[in-house]
Amino acid sequence: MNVILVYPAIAGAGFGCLGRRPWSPETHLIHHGLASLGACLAAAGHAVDLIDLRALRGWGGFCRAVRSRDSALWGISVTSPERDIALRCAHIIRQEHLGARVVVGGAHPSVCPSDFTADPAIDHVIQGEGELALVVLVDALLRGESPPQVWRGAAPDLDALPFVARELFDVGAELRGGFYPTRLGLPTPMVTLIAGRGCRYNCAFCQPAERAVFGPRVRRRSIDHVLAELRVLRERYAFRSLMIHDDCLLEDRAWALRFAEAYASEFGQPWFCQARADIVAGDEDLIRALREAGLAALSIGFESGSDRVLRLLHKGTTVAQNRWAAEVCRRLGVRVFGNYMLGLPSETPAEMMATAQLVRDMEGAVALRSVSVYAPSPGSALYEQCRRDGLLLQDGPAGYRRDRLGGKVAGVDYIAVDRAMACALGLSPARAALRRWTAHPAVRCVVEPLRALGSVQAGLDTVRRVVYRL
Ligand code: B12
Ligand code: SF4
Repeated sequence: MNVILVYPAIAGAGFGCLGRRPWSPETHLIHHGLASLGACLAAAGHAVDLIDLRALRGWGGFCRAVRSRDSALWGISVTSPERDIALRCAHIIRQEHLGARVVVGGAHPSVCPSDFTADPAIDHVIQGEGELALVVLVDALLRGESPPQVWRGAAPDLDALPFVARELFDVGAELRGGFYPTRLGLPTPMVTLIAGRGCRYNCAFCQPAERAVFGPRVRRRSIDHVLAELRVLRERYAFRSLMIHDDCLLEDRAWALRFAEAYASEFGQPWFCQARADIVAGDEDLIRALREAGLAALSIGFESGSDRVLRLLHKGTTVAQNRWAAEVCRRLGVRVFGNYMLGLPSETPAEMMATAQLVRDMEGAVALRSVSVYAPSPGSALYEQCRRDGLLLQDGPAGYRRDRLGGKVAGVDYIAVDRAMACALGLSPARAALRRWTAHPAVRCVVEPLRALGSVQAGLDTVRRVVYRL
């Protein structure tokens, strides 16, 4: 069967953002979930194609892309902020190909299947991991059977999966890297990789939604399997840096050390992964060993400068660990991407300022920082608590993004959020508020073309200056 996958990741940067400025984490990277589904379908003998909305100019472009393809099955990947975009895609597909089936999967359908089951444009919802389930669905459709509307995909043996089909995406954009390599000083071409799935921690802004996708156990690929993929990537793309997306690569110390040793014996390219402050602060020897094996940077969720807020988040870390983790990285020469949140339910202005102060204090150790406004994510414990307490100000995609306009949680003092943001980033409060407002897609629609005009103007000015000098 011919299957078409859809990546609707335009909630943040909009249509046409693929590989373009202004760079954000969303503008360049491939989506490993879809690339893995594509590889499994291909391995089962099916033809696969992908529509990446980031590469299109608008909804007209999507309609044309849908019209020009023919398929009996269309699969859309959905995160919560993209729910309505995905539904719009499904309606267009339904309109253009009346008899085709539409299946959705990903983080949002895994926790909120009812957002899709009532919609006439959606035929199937697969919760959890989709590799095995999607192949079963295609086979059932080919046999003329009608599988259930909602079902949970079984977790695959990660070592038995084919390497992800990166070529479905514009790999060139990922190789050029954009946001991460530029901001963290990593060389390009850069590739991304997933070495495992699942997380054993219990952060209330994330769990149990993460487990709704990957199940209760952490599963990691064998080191041989990971290295075999890296050899292919070296051969194919001559990559010069590597980013590993796993939720917490370092939680299995023994695996991390064995990987580092094996990687260093064959690869010299610097690499980057996500970690937790308690692990980094508590195990300097581990970080040193990884540093010697090419670890160049760590993304760490410091989240808050208040111990009460860290407890509220069930983060399992302390402010002292945050500070020490940053210090360990500074001493070992590991660059840090620090992530912080403001605007949590019940957070006081003083606690927000404590986070701002933490950001300022860590300036010397943190190469890149992201201070976001907390947005309750469906399926997480904190979202459920906000929902039960009637605190959700926008229970929809606009409310689920961490960088969008408007208040998310009732009772949060957003003036204080702007003030703390300004202090953290060294901006005036007015600029901090403006930054938050200009993140709104409607505002971006106006601002981006003006910015583009600005760069055309700047380009013309440069040419003029050069000509005058000649
Ligand atoms: C890497 C990453 C990113 C990267 C790259 C995104 C990408 N292209 O993959 C960047 C930094 C760009 C990013 C951005 C954001 N991310 Co992000 N990201 C991740 C992370 C850490 C890994 C993703 C991954 O590769 N997982 C491994 C693959 C194999 O799993 P998967 O993609 O979920 O796919 C499997 C299943 O979900 C399912 N499936 C997926 N799609 C489909 C489709 C069909 C048809 C079927 C049948 C099955 C199916 O099958 C797949 C294979 O088993 C996850 C956390 C996590 N552990 O997954 C968060 C995560 C996906 N991100 C999240 C969020 C919120 C965001 C942002 C919206 C943040 C923001 N600014 O507010 C943005 C925008 C997201 C976007 N547009 O894609 C949330 C989503 C929560 C939710 N309820 O939707 C997650 C789960 C983190 C979290 N716990 O909060 N992210
Ligand atoms: S935020 Fe990260 S460490 Fe915490 S539970 Fe989620 S994936 Fe695990």
